[in-house]
Amino acid sequence: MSSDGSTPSEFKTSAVIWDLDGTVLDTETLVLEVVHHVVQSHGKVLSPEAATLALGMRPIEAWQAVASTLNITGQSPQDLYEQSEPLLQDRWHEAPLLPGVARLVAHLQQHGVPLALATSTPRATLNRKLHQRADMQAAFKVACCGDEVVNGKPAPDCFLQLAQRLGLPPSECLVIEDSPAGVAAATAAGMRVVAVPSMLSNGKPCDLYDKPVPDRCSGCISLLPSLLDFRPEQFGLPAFTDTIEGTVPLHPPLRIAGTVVKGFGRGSKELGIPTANVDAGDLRTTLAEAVTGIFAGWASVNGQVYKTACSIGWNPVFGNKDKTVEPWLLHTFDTDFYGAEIRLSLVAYIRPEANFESLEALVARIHADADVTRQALGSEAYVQHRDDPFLLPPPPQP
Ligand code: ADP
Ligand code: RBF
Ligand code: MG
Repeated sequence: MSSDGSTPSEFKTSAVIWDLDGTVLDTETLVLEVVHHVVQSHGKVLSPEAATLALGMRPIEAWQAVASTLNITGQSPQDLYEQSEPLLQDRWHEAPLLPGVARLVAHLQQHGVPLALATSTPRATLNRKLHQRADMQAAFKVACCGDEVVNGKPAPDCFLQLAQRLGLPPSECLVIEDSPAGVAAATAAGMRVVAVPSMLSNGKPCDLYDKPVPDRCSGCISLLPSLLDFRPEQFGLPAFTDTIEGTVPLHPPLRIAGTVVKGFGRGSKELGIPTANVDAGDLRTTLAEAVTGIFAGWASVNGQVYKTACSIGWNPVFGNKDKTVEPWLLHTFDTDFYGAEIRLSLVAYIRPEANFESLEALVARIHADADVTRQALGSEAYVQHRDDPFLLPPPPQP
């Protein structure tokens, strides 16, 4: 073990193979929007249960499950699929990159590490998904698509084909995957896998993932909350050199806007730390399910901009049922501001959400996060985002 508790890699990583949907791209938010639209056109509302079904299966089976859960009648799963598919095809290019992807891709490219994509997406859809992303097209010139192999994941075909095309033994290929089927496929190909689950249940990866074993020569060696926690040196790759005061810069910043609503009433009371909870309804279509962690950035309320240390996630200490966005504004206010609009431009990643043995330990850690925030936001790279026009948009013209 090294001093930071990680195991330095004894394995050689000569190439990194990435899954696309849920690993490189946040396609889930887009799929949910389209499903929501189609469901609404049949007079129904997409419940959270139906939303989970919509994401967990292949399209026709997903529509079957959604239709039966929401009692949509007079439409076959095929009909619903035919209504949703053109909407998706028109919008795939809107799917955003997941946090940490752009940074890791650029870093590996700079160090000459070959990259490849192993995706179940057909080639034509891949082209649409990356249509407006010249950087990703350049990074992933080598790709194996769903319609280019006989057997899809969890079969190893796509990974084996890529190893051959890269001219490398599978043992030297590191795979980044979000889904259990993808992890199984890469494992069957004899590759080491870093799993970054995108489908969470109450903040925890579903129990379909193997427990990671860091020093095994194939299979899941690491399970990460997000790619912002990926430390290349743990996998035999060059370390990042871009951290600022121990934080990871976010390009672009994570921008979130919404109404301040009542939370659990325990921030000030139990912890002595007020957090302005952002309305979940405002977040649903703007914030990927997979985005969690503790961030530093700028917040605006009532025309003023403040430093903020912000938690995004399920608060493992309390085991919340729903994900919350909770900025602690590093300023003393005379009154509360429920109902106000709050706008966040989060510029730095501090750490993943964690569980703590006591409330005191949680409180101490949150104060340490605030210290990191005050310190880091003083640096030039972060100060400039104080003027992010997103924070103080011009008032609408009459
Ligand atoms: P709740 O559980 O309703 O979020 P909290 O105890 O966390 O209650 O208090 C949060 C509320 O306190 C915010 O919604 C806001 O109106 C007010 N508030 C006062 N000072 C701050 C601050 N420095 N940062 C965030 N919210 C604050
Ligand atoms: N909750 C957790 O369960 N684990 C954490 O690691 C955690 N970190 C936080 C860091 C910051 C900067 C803030 C403001 C909050 C954090 N919280 C965390 C959330 C805290 O539990 C929550 O704000 C209170 O429970 C009030 O709802
Ligand atoms: Mg709160």
